[in-house]
Amino acid sequence: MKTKILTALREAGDYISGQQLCEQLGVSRTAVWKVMKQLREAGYQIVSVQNKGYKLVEAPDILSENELKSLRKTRWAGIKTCYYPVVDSTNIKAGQLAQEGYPHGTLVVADRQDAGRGRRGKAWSSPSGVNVYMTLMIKPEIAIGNASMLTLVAALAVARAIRRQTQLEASIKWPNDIVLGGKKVCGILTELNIQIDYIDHIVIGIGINVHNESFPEEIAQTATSLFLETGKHFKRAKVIEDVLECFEHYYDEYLKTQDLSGLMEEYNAMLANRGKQVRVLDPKEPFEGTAVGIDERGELLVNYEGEVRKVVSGEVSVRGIYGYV
Ligand code: BT5
Repeated sequence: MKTKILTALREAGDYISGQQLCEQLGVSRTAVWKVMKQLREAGYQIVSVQNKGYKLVEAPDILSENELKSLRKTRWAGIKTCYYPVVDSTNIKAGQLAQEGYPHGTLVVADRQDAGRGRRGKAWSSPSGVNVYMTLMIKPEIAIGNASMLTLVAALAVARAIRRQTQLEASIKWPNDIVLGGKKVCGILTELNIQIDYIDHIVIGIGINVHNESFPEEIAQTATSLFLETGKHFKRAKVIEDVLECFEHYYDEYLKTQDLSGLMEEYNAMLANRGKQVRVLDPKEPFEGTAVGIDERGELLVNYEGEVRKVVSGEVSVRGIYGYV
């Protein structure tokens, strides 16, 4: 009911009469009044004027399921939405829900993570009240070898959503970081659950720094937030919904070919590494070269003394971008 009333208030954009709400939702005036009271208690600014009805003036920056669903414009991403004030990691939680039979498109959102994680056992700083920690769980019918490209699909979606929110030129540090003002504002962690020869499910975890004013010492030089880059405040629920909407768009394109042939041009246009000196920390043979762009498999092409090498995995550090290396 709360979601329906919030959606109706948002769709109206102006005053909507109590009568109209009752008819539209098939509930009593008392029920509408009760929900309005609860919404106001949760921080929504709703004005009511006699003979005009109710109007939503301002929504708080909260991450409830009602708030998320009432902003939703997607077809399947977030079809089930599970919000938790605290989790260990939204990726772990989404994996558990997948095992319990939750469907393709389930979204997990948390306000805080106690064990937020990055790649290869690294930690993801996840304080409460300020950031986005979200995981989209999907059960795609794709070849196992094509799954790693989904990190790049998600990066494209986040960069696009951040551009939409901030009007700033968010860029991508291959393969999984989003960069604003030369610093990391978002990290993406894609994890696969594979049965012998097929993918059971994939969790795509996205952490976006939204309102942080400072960071722990070890990342203070390299991390930033939407607030630090713009001086503005954002609605985290809206950021999440924009990411989901953009993800659906790029995912459709990816599914047509199960690779990035339809997306590489756009990805390369947003690639922070492009034309930059990068050090490829390949355990077997580290080397330095100039990043050229990605190919349709999402591999980074690096020009090493005139020879173009394809970087599949391993870690690429970028000179200049983060002010380190
Ligand atoms: C990542 O790993 O960047 C992937 C981060 C994914 C986080 C999301 S949050 C929702 C979901 N649930 C999870 O448990 N994880 C996902 P990687 O490229 O390995 O970078 C990790 C490194 O980024 C750390 O070693 C730090 O140096 C740095 N770092 C940690 N927290 C950060 C933060 N909040 N902002 C910027 N940099 C950070």
